[in-house]
Amino acid sequence: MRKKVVFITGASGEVGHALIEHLAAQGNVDLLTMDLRPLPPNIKKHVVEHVEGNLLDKILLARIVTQYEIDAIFHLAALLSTSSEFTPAIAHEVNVEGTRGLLQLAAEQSQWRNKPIQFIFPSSIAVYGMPQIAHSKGLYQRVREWEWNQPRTMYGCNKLYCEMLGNYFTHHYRQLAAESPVSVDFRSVRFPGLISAVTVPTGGTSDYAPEMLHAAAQGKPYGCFVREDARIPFMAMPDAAHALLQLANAPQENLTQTVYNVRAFSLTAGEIRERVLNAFPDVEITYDVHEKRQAIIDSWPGDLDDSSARQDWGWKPQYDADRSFDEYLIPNISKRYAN
Ligand code: AKB
Repeated sequence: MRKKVVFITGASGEVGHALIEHLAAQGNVDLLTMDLRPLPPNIKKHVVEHVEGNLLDKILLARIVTQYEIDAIFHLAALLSTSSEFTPAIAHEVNVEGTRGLLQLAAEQSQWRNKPIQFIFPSSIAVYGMPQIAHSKGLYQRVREWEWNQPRTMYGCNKLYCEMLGNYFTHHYRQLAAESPVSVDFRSVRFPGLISAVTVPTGGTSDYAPEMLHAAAQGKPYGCFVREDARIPFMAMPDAAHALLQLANAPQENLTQTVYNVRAFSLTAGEIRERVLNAFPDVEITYDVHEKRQAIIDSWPGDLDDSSARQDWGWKPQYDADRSFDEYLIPNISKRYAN
């Protein structure tokens, strides 16, 4: 008999850490994880097996499905927005081909089991692309799911297309077959910038917020790569894990769409700097604006409308800006770098 597991790709990344801890705290699930990198030992203790390997390796995926019965997939593996601009072809391969292959696997396994495999997919604010700061971002404050879907990054294009692929595999896969197959149960959240007290992200464009905080806590000067007035929504990492799990646990009949915006608070880089300086007053935080990365941030909305998530599955962030900084980020980051 194959062992029933929840499969997490990209498990060694920031969201993976938080998600594994939340799932382990819930208990009663066996976790199978995969990443190019090893899992840190404090996380590894929670999983049945960690597969160190490439998502695009079909033989490896075939080995996994012969050994395990996959009940649900949290597909976190991706190259983020800044990294993807340096290697767009690789980004497309990992972000799109990797996701399509996994959706195909989930569809085939759903038919074998005669029961849909749940496929949880973190999408991103990067799916939006607003053309000119004064005329669009300035005027449209809280963007809804179907508005401004004109991304200007490879990563944003990849995420938007994968959302559509997920919807296709759930609702239209093998639509011309005589009998409709049992297919995937795809669900996605569009995350704003995420900030963790435990890990520092690499390769994202919203990274200035976590980088500023982690640098300040170590007493290092920081040059912020966006302007003081750059505004996008953010979320503390525990809320990100909570959103993924809450969406996974929502009854299917309550869901009216496959992709949902979620948000917690919206701050400018200047407002983040102020909060960081309140906690670490001796640190030097300046602006060293990278015009091209700034242009990406300018194309992302200043805030998101998450009313569908609130209505359909009861989404409500637990960490607003004050609680994120005062109770989660500042104390935990300070502790992390204290010696
Ligand atoms: C990035 O900056 O690429 C990510 C994201 C907003 O999805 N943090």
